[in-house]
Amino acid sequence: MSTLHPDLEKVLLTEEELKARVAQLGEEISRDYAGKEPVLVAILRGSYVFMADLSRALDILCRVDFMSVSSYGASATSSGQVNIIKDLSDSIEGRDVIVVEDILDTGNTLHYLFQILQARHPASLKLCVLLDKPSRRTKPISADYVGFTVPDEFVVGYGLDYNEHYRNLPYIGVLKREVYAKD
Ligand code: PRP
Ligand code: 7HP
Repeated sequence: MSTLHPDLEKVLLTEEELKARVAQLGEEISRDYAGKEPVLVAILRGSYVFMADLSRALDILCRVDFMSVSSYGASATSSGQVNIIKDLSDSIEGRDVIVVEDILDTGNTLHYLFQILQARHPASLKLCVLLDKPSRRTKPISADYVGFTVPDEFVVGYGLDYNEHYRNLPYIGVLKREVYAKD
């Protein structure tokens, strides 16, 4: 058990809880995609830790690919449009695609991204998120696989950041309000 980072209020999900749930998700996805060869598409940067662990929890053939997008939230534009910074390396036409994300919050990013990916005619398109914060949703999107449903608190660790920090914490914790209130 790691010691609590001083900027955090509490641990929300321990390393052990994360490991156990990712293993379960891996079993579920392996069962659902038995005999297929899905492409796991990780949306950088937040999903890099989850992707590494989830992909290793699968016991079926799979591919991995990566995409990076910039979200223009409500402060920049009301459209919730996202721009592609780094596109996929391979075509997804005719492939079974599973988008792997760290968190589904308002849904802006993934709602827009799904329109982009659907237009590329994958055989199927599903969403796997480690964390779901349904209380914040403004777009009609839900995940096919959810690791944990979390309350409306700002969480970091296991890939999730605040100002590019804390991604490397092995657990997920709630950031102290004073840390982001001063910015
Ligand atoms: C986070 C996360 C999702 C998005 C979720 O990405 O990885 O992509 O926010 O929020 P939404 O549902 O309200 O759109 P962020 O823009 O923080 O980039 P990062 O992955 O590089 O941390
Ligand atoms: C994005 C994001 N990044 C880190 N922690 C959270 O709670 C977040 N919600 N949306």
